[in-house]
Parts: sequence; C-alpha cells; structure tokens
Amino acid sequence: MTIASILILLGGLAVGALIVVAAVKMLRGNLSAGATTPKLEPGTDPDEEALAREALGEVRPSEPAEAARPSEPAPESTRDAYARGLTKTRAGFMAKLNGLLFGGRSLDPSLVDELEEILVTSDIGIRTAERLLGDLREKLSRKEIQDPDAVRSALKAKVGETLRSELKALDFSKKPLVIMVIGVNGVGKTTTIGKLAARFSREGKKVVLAAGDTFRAAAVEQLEVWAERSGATVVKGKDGSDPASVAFEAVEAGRRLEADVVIADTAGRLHTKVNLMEELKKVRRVIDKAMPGAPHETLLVLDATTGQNGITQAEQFAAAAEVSSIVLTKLDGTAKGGMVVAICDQLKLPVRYIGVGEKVDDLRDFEVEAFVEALFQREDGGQG
Ligand SMILES: Nc1nc2c(ncn2[C@@H]2O[C@H](COP(=O)(O)OP(=O)(O)O)[C@@H](O)[C@H]2O)c(=O)[nH]1
Ligand SMILES: [Mg+2]
Repeated sequence: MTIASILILLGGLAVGALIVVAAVKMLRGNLSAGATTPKLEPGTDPDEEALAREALGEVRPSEPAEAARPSEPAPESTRDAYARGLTKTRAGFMAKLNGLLFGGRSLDPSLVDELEEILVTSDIGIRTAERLLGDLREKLSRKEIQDPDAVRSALKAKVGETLRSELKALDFSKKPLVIMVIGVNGVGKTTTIGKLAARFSREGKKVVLAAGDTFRAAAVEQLEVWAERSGATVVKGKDGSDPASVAFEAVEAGRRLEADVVIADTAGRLHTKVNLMEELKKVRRVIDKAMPGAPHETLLVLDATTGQNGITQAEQFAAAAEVSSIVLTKLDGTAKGGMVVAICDQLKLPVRYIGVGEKVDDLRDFEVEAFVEALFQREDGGQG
C-alpha cells in the first residue's frame, strides 16, 4: 500500500466519522424539538411540575412526614385560641347583643326581656338567663344604669361570676392517674383523648389508652391513629369484647408499665339491649378493682352545638357516673356558645377543657377570664 492510499483511507474514515456525529446531533435536536417528554425548569408552576414529574415517571412528592417538618409554628396563645374558637359565637351572640344595646333603643326595664330572649336563643337556658339579668332589671328600673356600655359590662361581670368555679388540678402523684371519658356518640370523646394523650406525652408523661368503645371497630382504629402520633400505648380487646375488661387490662398495663396516666375511652351508644348507664357503672367498678380508688377523674364530654339537649344528657350521665368535670367540644362550631354558662350554672360541674377545633392543639384549659374576654370582645378589637 502506498502512502497516498493510506492518506485517502484515513481521510475517508475521518469524513465518515464526521457524518455519523452530525447525524446523531441532528437526531437529538429533532427529539428535543418535538419533545413529548417534559423537562423540569426551575420556577415551573408547582402543579405543572407535579404533572411533569409524573410524566417523567417520578412519584409525586408526598406530604412531608409530621416529624420531618422543619419547624413547628409558634404555639397559639390562649387568648388567640379563644378569640379564634369563639369567632362564630361572637358573630351570633355578641352581634345580637350589640345590635340591641347600641341600636339607639331606650334603656328601660323592658330591655331586659329582649336581652333574655337573646340569652335563651344562645343556649343559655331560661333559668340561667333570669339569674344573669335579675340585678340588671332592678338597676334599670332605678335608673342606676344609664348607658349601653354599662349594661354590657354588667352582663359580662355576671357571666364571669357564673363561670368561676372550683376546679381541682389533676393529681399526677397517682401512678397512674386514671381518667375515664364518657359521653354520647359523636360528641368528641376519642378526639379529646387523642389531644390529651398528645399534651401529656409532650409533658414527658407516659400514657396508656384504653380502647373501651368496643362496639365500633372504627373507634379503636381512630384511637390508634392518635396514639401513634403521640407515642401512647393502646390497650384494646377483640371486636365486640367487654368494655370493662379492656378498661381493666389497660389499668393493669398502666401499673405494670409505670405509666403516669391511663385514659379510658368508652362507648357512647350500645346495642339496644344493653343499658349504657349500667355499662358505665360496671366499667367504673372494674377499674376500681384494678386500682382501688380509680377512676380518679371522670370527664363528661359535651358537644357545644347541642344546646339544652346537652344539659339533659349531662344530667343523666352525672346521675350514673360520678362526673367530676366537663369537656365542652366544638365551641368553634356554634354561633351560640351559651352552653358553657348553662353548664356551670345548672349542673354545678366545672368545665376543665374546651375544644375549639379538630386539630391536636385545639384542646384548651378552660380559663374563665380568657373566655369572657373572647366572648365579649368587640369587633373593633376593644374590650367590652
Ligand atoms: N369542630 C370541632 N370538631 C370536633 C371537636 N372535637 C371533636 N370534633 C369532631 O367531632 C367528630 C366526632 O368526634 P369523636 O371523637 O369521634 O366523637 P366520639 O364518638 O365521642 O368519640 C369528629 O369528626 C371530630 O373531628 C372540636 O372541638 N371542634
Ligand atoms: Mg369515639
């Protein structure tokens, strides 16, 4: 082979290689120009991005896990939580009250009848309304009260007075402190227990929960979900098993595990043949067998949206189950809100907690001053 032919061969090879590279480039260019495959550019609309990722075969990013959230929002103050939770109530009750007081109406004793109507339609109950307004009627007829602000302040003071009652702190020196939670179906027992478990766990307490609503399978699962979040131990029986035996085992487990608190969930409705009140009495007796003196606290859960009907329920439960204090749930869900006043006045039972939403932090200690301030807070943010 001559040098010339070698050079020609090499040249040919080089040209060939160039042609191949050009062809590949062209093909690539065509592919991306007619692209059906989306590309992720920074700053893409999040919805589009998610769709694009899906098209690329990527899994949609799931919600970050609870624990992985970067930083918890600052806890809401009691005052803010009350103000938020009572928005509806204020819009109903206070708007009516202010409309009456500041609408230019003359302040004569007949004003009291109209005030009474507002209180009664706010679930305060007729007897309580009369008690709240008794002094006011006299003051108005003696012309001691001359302006609407004074009427409102007088009513606010009366409401505060009615709500102030003695509430013993929970005694955690009992190991474990046993809390039984009762109330009709749907009032928020299990939710309240979940919120309490979270709160106690956060305080470093060891929590055991008794899944005592054995009549609804879903109730056990619901409790387990809450327990998982807070790291509490759940004691459960088989479907339809005896609620009293579940409570017994939970208290035993609480003692064995040296838990600080055992909270027993209960059913709010039973099979028609079983009397709920008798069943609750049995659960109490059995808990007392597992730990003499327990349950140490019996929380009756009432739904604030049920009005006077809730008071009737409470009377029945109080007669059967030695209720020690009340949890009033769903205060965020009612424009009435007078239930709290009615409970304190008519049942002579202290309110320990209020529920102002479905989330874990929406259970609050009942604080009279904060409650009254929130209830009577003026729309302009001033104090009533
Ligand atoms: N808005 C609101 N809903 C609540 C509150 N407490 C409970 N709930 C809801 O009420 C419903 C019934 O609650 P649950 O705990 O299952 O009631 P239980 O049958 O007494 O155990 C659920 O949908 C809860 O999320 C509250 O304070 N506010
Ligand atoms: Mg339940």
